Amino acid sequence: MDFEFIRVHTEPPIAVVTLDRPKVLNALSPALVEEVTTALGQLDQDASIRAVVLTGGPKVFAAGADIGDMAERTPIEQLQRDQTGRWLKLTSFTKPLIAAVNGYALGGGCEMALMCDLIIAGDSARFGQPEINLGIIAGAGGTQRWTRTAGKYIAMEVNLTGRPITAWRAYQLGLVNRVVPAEVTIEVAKQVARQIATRAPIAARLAKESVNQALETPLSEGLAVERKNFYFLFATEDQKEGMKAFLEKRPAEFKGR
Ligand code: DAK
Repeated sequence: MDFEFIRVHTEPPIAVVTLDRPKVLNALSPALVEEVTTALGQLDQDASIRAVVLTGGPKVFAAGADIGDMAERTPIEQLQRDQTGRWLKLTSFTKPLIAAVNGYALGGGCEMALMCDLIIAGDSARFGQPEINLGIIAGAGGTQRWTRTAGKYIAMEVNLTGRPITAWRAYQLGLVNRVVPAEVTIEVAKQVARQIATRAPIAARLAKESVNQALETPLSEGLAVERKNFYFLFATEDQKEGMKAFLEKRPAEFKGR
């Protein structure tokens, strides 16, 4: 399928989805977000793809939702156009999704990065929730995901001051996995994706689901989900192959079955 605001490049077993509205710093219009979710839906169904990198390219990740599109909206329009539904689809992608962030990841751009499973940040990256400067607050998880990841006081700071933090500060706070020179951010994210792509796909899917469950439930329920997923994996060919390969001292060949 042809896209207008993003580029999708598949190089099995990985794919790279690039936000591509550089003139407005990849401002996330509804059409752009729709394209991202459509592309992810297609990649989720593509058995040759086992991990995906989401990036804004070498200079900017995304400077947030499109302010021009939002400026004159009424609350009822906001409610009825199902913006939330569109954004939520990002979190139903079942394969590992790695954000490669250079430059600004602000507002919805930051929230989109925080919806990914890992974040590789270039040293130019800046993460923030500047919505307060526009007279609004974050609407796609910025008050919640910062709090759960970095804690209340940091969440308050970024949401109340609107000032972005640097890649290294984000690293100290556990918000990003690695900080690398900006020129290699996408390549490093692709390497991580390729590494994950060699692992058992169904186990990766259930590991992702189980970790995400930790943010949704009390510990006992999260542990129960983990345990059931653990037992379930013994029904897969990949579990038999993984353990046999270990005992035979050879690399496993996982098929996603
Ligand atoms: N929207 C539209 N256009 C934008 C934009 C944005 N968010 N960010 C930048 N642009 C445009 C600028 O207007 C400018 O266009 P021209 O003037 O050239 O036509 C061009 O991109 C270059 O920007 P600047 O000239 O401003 O570039 P600078 O390097 O000087 O500054 C900046 C970069 C990132 C500091 C600055 O552009 C900036 O402050 N941008 C706005 C950042 C921001 O406030 N972001 C938060 C937006 S609110 C929800 C889902 C999501 C959301 C809410 C609800 N639901 C599911 C309910 C999300 C909300 C938001 O993200």
